[in-house]
Amino acid sequence: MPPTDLPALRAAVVEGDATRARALAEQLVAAGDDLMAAVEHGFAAGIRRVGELWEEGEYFLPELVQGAEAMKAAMAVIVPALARERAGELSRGRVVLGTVKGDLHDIGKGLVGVLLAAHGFEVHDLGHDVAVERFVERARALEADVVAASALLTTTMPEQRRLAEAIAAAAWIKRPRLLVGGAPTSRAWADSIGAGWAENALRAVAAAEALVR
Ligand code: B1M
Repeated sequence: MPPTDLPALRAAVVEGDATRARALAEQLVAAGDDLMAAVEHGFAAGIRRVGELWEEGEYFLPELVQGAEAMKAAMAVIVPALARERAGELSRGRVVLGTVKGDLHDIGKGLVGVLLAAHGFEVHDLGHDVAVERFVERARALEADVVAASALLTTTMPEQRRLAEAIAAAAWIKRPRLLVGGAPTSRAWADSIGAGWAENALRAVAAAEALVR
C-alpha cells in the first residue's frame, strides 16, 4: 500500500471490514507512516461517512456497528504505536478521559485521547459509560490537570453538567479543569457549565493546552 493511500483506509471502515482495517493499520505502523494523518484523513473520514450513510437511511444498525468495529480494530494497532513513538517525552499535563455515563460512543473520545497523547499529554482513558464519581475518583488519585468528558447523545449531555458540579463541590489538592466535547455539545453549552470546549479532536489539544496554562 502506498503511504498516502487514504481511500483504502476510509473504504475499510465504510465497508465495515475489521480484518482489513487492522491489516492496513499494521502496514502503516511497519512502514513508519504518518499515523495521525492516517487516522484523521483515512480511518476517521471513513467513520464519518458511515455516520452520513446512517443518517441518509442507507445504512442500518449492523453496518453502523461493523463500521465502528473496523475503526476500533485499526485504532487498537495505532494507539500503542503512537504511545511507543512518544515514550520518554515530558508530559504536558495529565488528563483523565472518558465518555459519560449512559453513552457508548467512544470513537471520537478515542481520537481525542490519541491526539492528546500524540501531543505529549499523559492520558488515562477510563473508557465509555463512565460515572461522574469514577471521573472524580480517578482525577483525585492521579492529581489530574484536566478531566475530559465526551457525550454523543443529547440525553447524556446533562452528565457533563453533573461532572462540572461534582468537580466544583469536591475537595482537591489540585483542582482539575474540565474539558467537554462531542457532536451535540457547543461552546455555549460548555460556557453554561463552566467548562472548556473543543469541537474536534485536534482542537481538543489546543483547548487542553489552554486549560493547563
Ligand atoms: Co449512535 N448515535 N447511537 N451509535 N452514532 C449518533 C451519535 C447519532 C447522532 C446518529 C443519528 O441519529 N443521526 C444519534 C444521537 C442523536 C442525539 O442524541 N443527538 C445516535 C443514536 C440515537 C444512537 C442510539 C440511541 C441508536 C439506537 O440504539 N437506537 C444508540 C445509543 C447507545 C448508547 O450510547 N447508549 C447508538 C449506538 C451506536 C453504536 C453503538 C452503533 C455506534 C457507536 C460505536 C462506538 O462508538 N463504539 C454508533 C455510531 C457509530 C454513531 C455515529 C454514526 C457515529 C459516531 C462517531 O463515531 N463519529 C453517530 C452519527 C454521527 O456522528 N454522524 C451516532 C465519528 C467520530 C470521530 O466523531 O464522535 O462526533 P464524534 O467525535 C468528534 C467530535 O464530536 C469531537 O472530536 C471527535 C473527533 O474529531 N469530540 C470531542 C468527541 N468527544 C470529544 C471530547 C472532547 C472534545 C472533542 O473533549 C473532552
